[in-house]
Amino acid sequence: MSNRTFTMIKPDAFSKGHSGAIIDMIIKDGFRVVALKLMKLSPEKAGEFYAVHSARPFYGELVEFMGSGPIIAAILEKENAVADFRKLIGATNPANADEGTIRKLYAASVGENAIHGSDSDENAKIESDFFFSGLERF
Ligand code: 3AN
Repeated sequence: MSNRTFTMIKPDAFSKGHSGAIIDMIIKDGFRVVALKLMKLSPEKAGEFYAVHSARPFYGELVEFMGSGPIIAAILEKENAVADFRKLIGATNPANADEGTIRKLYAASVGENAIHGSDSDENAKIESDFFFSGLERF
């Protein structure tokens, strides 16, 4: 799985109409789309996805935000996918993100930061399996 990562375009970027531009950046950076779907997360599903952050003070806010509107979930393939994708999206807080990164361009704050990218190969697999069956991958 080291050549695959998982991403979500979050409700803020989707509602502002940035999904097309973001997907374009991802493809131009050399990622192949293996799976992709538009969906809305139920509060239960959003809570489960971010369960690792359940003790953090922003957990309630994060779960509410992630269920507040449609998201686009996708599995992406490229050599060194996890690290390269983290580089493309930029730092969690857009104020600290490098110029030209997705979060620098499209994120408003650390909470509403436009896009998710897996932080390890192990989590890329867990997160991909959380959203996609084998038959939904190409
Ligand atoms: P990343 O998404 O860059 O891996 P994490 O794993 O530290 O960052 O945080 C997961 C998500 O939790 C972030 N994408 C962001 O939406 C949210 N988050 C992180 N820190 C804060 C914070 N201080 N306040 C509100 N939301 C936060």
